[in-house]
Order: sequence, then structure tokens, then C-alpha cells
Amino acid sequence: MSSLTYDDIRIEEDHGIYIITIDRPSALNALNLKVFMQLEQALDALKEYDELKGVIITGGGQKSFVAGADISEFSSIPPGGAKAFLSTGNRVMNKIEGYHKLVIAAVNGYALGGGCELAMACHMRIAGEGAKFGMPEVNLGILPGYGGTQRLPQLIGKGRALEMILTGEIIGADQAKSLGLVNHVVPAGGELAKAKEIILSIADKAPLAVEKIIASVNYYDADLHQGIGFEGDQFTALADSHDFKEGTLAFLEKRKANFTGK
Ligand code: DAK
Repeated sequence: MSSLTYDDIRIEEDHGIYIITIDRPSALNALNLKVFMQLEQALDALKEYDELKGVIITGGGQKSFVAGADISEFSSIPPGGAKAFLSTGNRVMNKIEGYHKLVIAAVNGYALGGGCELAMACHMRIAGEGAKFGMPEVNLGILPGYGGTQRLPQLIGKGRALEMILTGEIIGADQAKSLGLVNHVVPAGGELAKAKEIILSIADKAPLAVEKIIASVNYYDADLHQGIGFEGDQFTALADSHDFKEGTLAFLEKRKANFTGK
């Protein structure tokens, strides 16, 4: 494992289970381009490990799984350039979803926007009691750009997904469980142990069968990636809007956004 060393993610091994911790607690583990690249490199490297039983993704610090895409990076997106910007994140999300071994999100705190999308790209989600889920992109004048408009309705149904995405409401772990967004809620701090228990419970099953079950279940909605492409086009249009710049600036300046519809 010594070869797997990164700045913003940490990797630890426990009985063939690899735990990837996104570790930028001062920004509540927000996802910037560098984190996405490091996640991708780590997943590619782990794929070569014969002893790999499964992967857990979690957040560093006490407060957050991942509080979203890194809002401070948005200002660097050139006009018309959001789709290119999206592509790295979506490539990583798709890699997680299509991974040959089980990938579980251990959600400890905020899973907002891109963080909720990251958790949804994982095969299962375990939440600690204090975990909070939400899709607040609408408050910034954009939409969820990492597959959220497609994966959330798949998990919880269209009406409930629209309510969460349109209101930007943040919900607790128990409500997320009752909606079907998370598999299990455990006492805070117990997420990793529960995720490990699930991975170990399938570790002695036929690896090829496990791999093909994951691939087949992923295939049940073959239009997902077309949908994400469509979502990316809509995102690109919004990313060039005045309201997106205003929403982003308002967050960074810690004030209420004044949207104008332009
Ligand atoms: N990005 C950057 N920094 C963030 C952040 C984020 N998403 N979330 C929190 N931080 C930073 C805060 O700015 C603050 O930094 P300092 O002021 O200390 O330097 C630090 O983390 C601690 O946050 P707070 O002081 O705000 O902590 P609170 O406990 O008061 O509040 C909170 C916690 C999670 C409720 C609050 O931080 C919050 O509302 N955060 C933003 C949540 C959010 O809106 N998330 C969705 C982001 S949008 C894209 C593709 C996809 C997406 C976007 C673009 N492209 C391809 C262009 C997806 C969009 C999103 O995910």
C-alpha cells in the first residue's frame, strides 16, 4: 500500500477492504478536480490488487462526508466550458458505479450536492445517525451535474427526487433511509464497521458472479448515461448564466443570493 499516497485522500487497508477517505475537512471534503483525479488513480490502482475484497468511501473529520463540489472552483469554468469540467467528475462517478468489487459509501455528516451524488454512485450507502443528505444546487442557480437528476429518481422515485432537488431541502439519516436513499442507519461512528461487515459477508462468494451481478443491476436502466449526457447539456447552459455566478458569489460572501433569471 505504500505506493498509494495522495494529498487529499487517504487509503487504509483492513483484511482486504480498502478505505478511501476524502480528507479536506477544512472545506468539508468538497470535491475539486484534484480530488477527482486522485480518486480515479486510487480506484485504478486498487483494481490490480488480487486480494481486494471491496472499497469503502468516507469523509475525513467529524462533520462531513462530502459537502458538494468545490464551489470555489466554479469561477474558473470558462463560458461554455462546464461540460468539459463535468466530464472528469462523471467519469469517476461512472467508474465507481461500474467497479468490479462492491463500493460502499460510509456517510458521516453532510452528503450534499456532489457529495450526495458520490454516495449515490456507490453500490450501497451506510449512514451514521447524524448524516445529512441534500441536493442544494438549485440555491446556487444550477442543477446537480454529477448524475444526481438521474440516480436520485432511480433510488427514491421521481416525485420524491424532484421535491429534494427543487427545494434543496436537507434531510436526516432516518428520512433518507425511509426514502430508500440509504441501506442502513447506524449509531454515529459505526458506518465503517457496518460497511466492512457487508463487504466481508460477500467476500467468499464467487468473484465473477459478484462482478456480473453488479454489472447486470447497473444495466437495469440502460438510459442512465444518456440521461447524464442530457443533464450535462442543461448544466452547461446554467453554468453560463448570471444567476450561477451570483449564487456562487453569494455563498462565498456568506449572503443571500439575488437571482434575476438571467
Ligand atoms: N465548496 C467549497 N467550500 C465549502 C463547501 C463547498 N461545497 N462547503 C463548505 N465549504 C467550506 C466553507 O466555505 C467554509 O470555509 P471557510 O469559510 O471556513 O474557509 C468551510 O467549508 C466550513 O463550512 P461552513 O462554515 O459553511 O460550515 P457550516 O457548518 O456553517 O455549514 C454547510 C455547513 C454544509 C451547511 C455549508 O458549508 C454549506 O451550505 N455548504 C455548501 C453546500 C452546497 O451548496 N453543496 C452543493 C455544492 S454545489 C459542476 C458539477 C457538479 C456540481 C457543480 C458543478 N460542474 C462541472 C461545473 C455539483 C454542485 C454541487 O455540489
